[in-house]
Amino acid sequence: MIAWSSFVAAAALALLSGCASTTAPASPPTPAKPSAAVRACADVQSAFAHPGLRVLSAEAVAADSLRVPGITAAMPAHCVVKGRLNERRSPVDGKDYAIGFEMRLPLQWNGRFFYQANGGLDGFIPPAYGNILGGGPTSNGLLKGFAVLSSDAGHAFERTNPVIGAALFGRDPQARLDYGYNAVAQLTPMARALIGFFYGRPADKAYLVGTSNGGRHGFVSAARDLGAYDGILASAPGYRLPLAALAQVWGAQRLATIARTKRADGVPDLETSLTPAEMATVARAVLARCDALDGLRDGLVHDLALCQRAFDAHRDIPVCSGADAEGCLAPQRREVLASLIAGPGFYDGLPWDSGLAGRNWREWKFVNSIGPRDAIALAYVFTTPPQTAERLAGGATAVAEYALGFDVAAGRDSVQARDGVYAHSAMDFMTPPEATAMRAFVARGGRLLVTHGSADPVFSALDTVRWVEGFQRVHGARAADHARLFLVPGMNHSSGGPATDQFDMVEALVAWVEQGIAPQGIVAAARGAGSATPNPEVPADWSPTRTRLLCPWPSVARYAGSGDPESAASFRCEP
Ligand SMILES: [Ca+2]
Repeated sequence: MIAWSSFVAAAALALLSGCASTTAPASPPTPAKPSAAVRACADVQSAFAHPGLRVLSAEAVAADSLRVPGITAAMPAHCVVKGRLNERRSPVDGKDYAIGFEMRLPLQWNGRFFYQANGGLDGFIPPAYGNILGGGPTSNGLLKGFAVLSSDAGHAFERTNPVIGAALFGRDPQARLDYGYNAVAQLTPMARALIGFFYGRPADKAYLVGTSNGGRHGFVSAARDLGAYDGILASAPGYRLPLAALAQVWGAQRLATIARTKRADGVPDLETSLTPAEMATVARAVLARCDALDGLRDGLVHDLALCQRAFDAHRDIPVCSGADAEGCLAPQRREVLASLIAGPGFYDGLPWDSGLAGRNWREWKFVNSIGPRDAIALAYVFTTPPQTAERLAGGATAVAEYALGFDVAAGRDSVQARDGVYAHSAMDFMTPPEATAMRAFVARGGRLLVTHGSADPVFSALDTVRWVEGFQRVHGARAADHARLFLVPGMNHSSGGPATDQFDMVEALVAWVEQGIAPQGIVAAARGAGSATPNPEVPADWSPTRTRLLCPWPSVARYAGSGDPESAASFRCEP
């Protein structure tokens, strides 16, 4: 059970701190603790053992010798350990599998463990720098002193099949489970043991941080209470990922009906179904109806819920009288877009938001939906039984034709299906059981900080809103002490779009876990001209350094009526 006293303390702190609590802590809330006896890096390879582990290498990285793009400061001195866990040969596809990983262990350790949950179909090991998420992060976990782990979640991309190689692992039942949830379950005890070996004492606190499929890893870890994490930061949590993939294919089939041309290979070119100019017309219509609903015309829809009630596609999107023209949508295009936004029924629709003219929105809806992402995941990982490797071996054309010809109704059954080889359905291994309960995590006092771009084109922010409202129904008054959702207006999938998408929610999560300071509001910045990692979609009429307050759902950032409207300090989170 979470101690009642800690809930009261957090509430009291929140009241006491008042407006001051609407900014993220400026510095790490607790200082780095010196470790009594840090081992030599070479000792890891020679003397560290753990069941099922093969250490491949352990190499010292000198201070200031490693730089990460977009981050000014050089990485600190650390030991990078690479290894494989649970090496095995699949009895189903005859291929070799293991859970590959790397850990980066800084010599100046802050006493904390950071599981970097990765995205997409996993299958490779991004460097364990500890991505703190958002757009153009200015720091990372390693720089902050965390011991960071990154993994491939139990399978490697098959490079001999460049179009479908990311998903072929799904033909092996155990690799499906490792990808779904078991890599976290297997790696966490190993990582905790390695930390104990290297630093001579266990980690004080453990965090899991990820976006997209990494956010899903976070939700699944919380729901299954894998690894006993103290804090989880889940961004764009596609926690019903098989259904989101089905919704992508469903949407592609609708867009194909209004494609203006075909690609060279004869497949409808979805990029011509709705042009950038047409989507900009739609975004302008959304802003015309919804921008001022939050009290300030600033190019951002802070009151997303009110906007969904206020916006009417048929009334608000200008329709052309007949053929395509500027500043309007032909009737059929408007119909298809409205149905795409309304959604397929089995998965939440997408919100009307200014960010739906974003570049990443286009990429997911008009390119990825028939490319080697959702379609190959459905073919090999989410449907039971999976397709044969030969089925989509025809490359990009075969994948697109598979997506456009996919029987979505049958697919809904197939993501629930089990058979003699595949004892768990995709919904079993990919999605969090009893997602809105997370009872063991809550009982231990776990904190789940969730963020989602309002204009995420692939994982619906409305799905995440429905989740947090369900969590609030299950846990009542205690819900906000364990899970909070911060939407980012205008932001696309994980980052980008006309948005203030740069923030440090890891600091907010650590303050919540370790000091009981529940995040009341989180400051986010635009990456305008002059930023180390400029976002070209920041509108020209914004200050390039605009900041905004992100607010815990269902509260809304509202302009206080005075002060610089480009500064988060002039906003309050209000009902
Ligand atoms: Ca506004």
